[in-house]
Amino acid sequence: MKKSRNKSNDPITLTNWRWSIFINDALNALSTFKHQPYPISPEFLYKENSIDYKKTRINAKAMLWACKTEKIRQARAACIDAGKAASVLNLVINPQHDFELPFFGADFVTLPSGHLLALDLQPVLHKDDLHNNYVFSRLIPIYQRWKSFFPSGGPIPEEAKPFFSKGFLWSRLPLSIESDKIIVNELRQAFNEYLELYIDLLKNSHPVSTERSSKLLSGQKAYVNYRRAKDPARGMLSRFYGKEWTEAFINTALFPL
Ligand code: DBV
Repeated sequence: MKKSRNKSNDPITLTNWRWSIFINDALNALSTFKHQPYPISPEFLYKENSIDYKKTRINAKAMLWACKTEKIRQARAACIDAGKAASVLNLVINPQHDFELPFFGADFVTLPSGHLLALDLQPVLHKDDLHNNYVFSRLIPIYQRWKSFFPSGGPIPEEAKPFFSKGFLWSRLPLSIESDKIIVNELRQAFNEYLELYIDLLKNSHPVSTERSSKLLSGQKAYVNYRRAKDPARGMLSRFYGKEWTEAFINTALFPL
């Protein structure tokens, strides 16, 4: 049944979706700010398609939640529920470039091959002490507390490395009852601690100089251009919803400049 979503900050109504508790935690954390819907074309707020999967048909549902605030240019959560084929929460918070703030990035992906978990406060300016030292002095203790619960996710693309911090929590878990427990316990706690830190940084940030703002904007553009070009979700989204819709979704809704 098609669910109507008219505004980008209408609730996410995916039932029995693994990542519901995470999106609820994120919306709860963001509710501390006065936020408005982020302008998104209705075709990207809800998408459903029936696809072939292992000799059966499955319903692949996609919902996009998004908002903007005084200090957030766009916060958006891409929510995919395609049953056993894929279950994804991809949350990115893009700060206004007038503020000395990193991105908040969470990419939680369940595929038949297992869970892929990526969580970070991602630097806008990679090699910049002013931008990184304070934030990562607060992030690293959180990272140290949780990293031992997660096996390493292994190598990531060399070109992606500048977009991650030293607090990048990166893991791959097998599909299992034990992994399910880690997700609802340790991963959820880590997610909320990263998010609480990010919300605190937002609350205590102040506008930077015009010159600094321009440098931060360049850094944001480099990140967005990379993610547009190399979004690892391209294959999955194209299979579910077609190449044309996928390209428009990535370039205008997920990673708007
Ligand atoms: N990733 C997205 C969006 C998704 C999404 C918008 C709507 O950015 C899903 C969905 N990520 C997704 C899927 C995969 C990954 C992988 C489906 C698995 C692709 C596959 O294996 O078939 C963090 N996500 C990844 C990977 C990383 C991230 C590092 C592994 C990539 C690889 O192994 O090549 N966060 C993600 C990322 C960046 C980031 C790639 C880059 C700067 O910030």
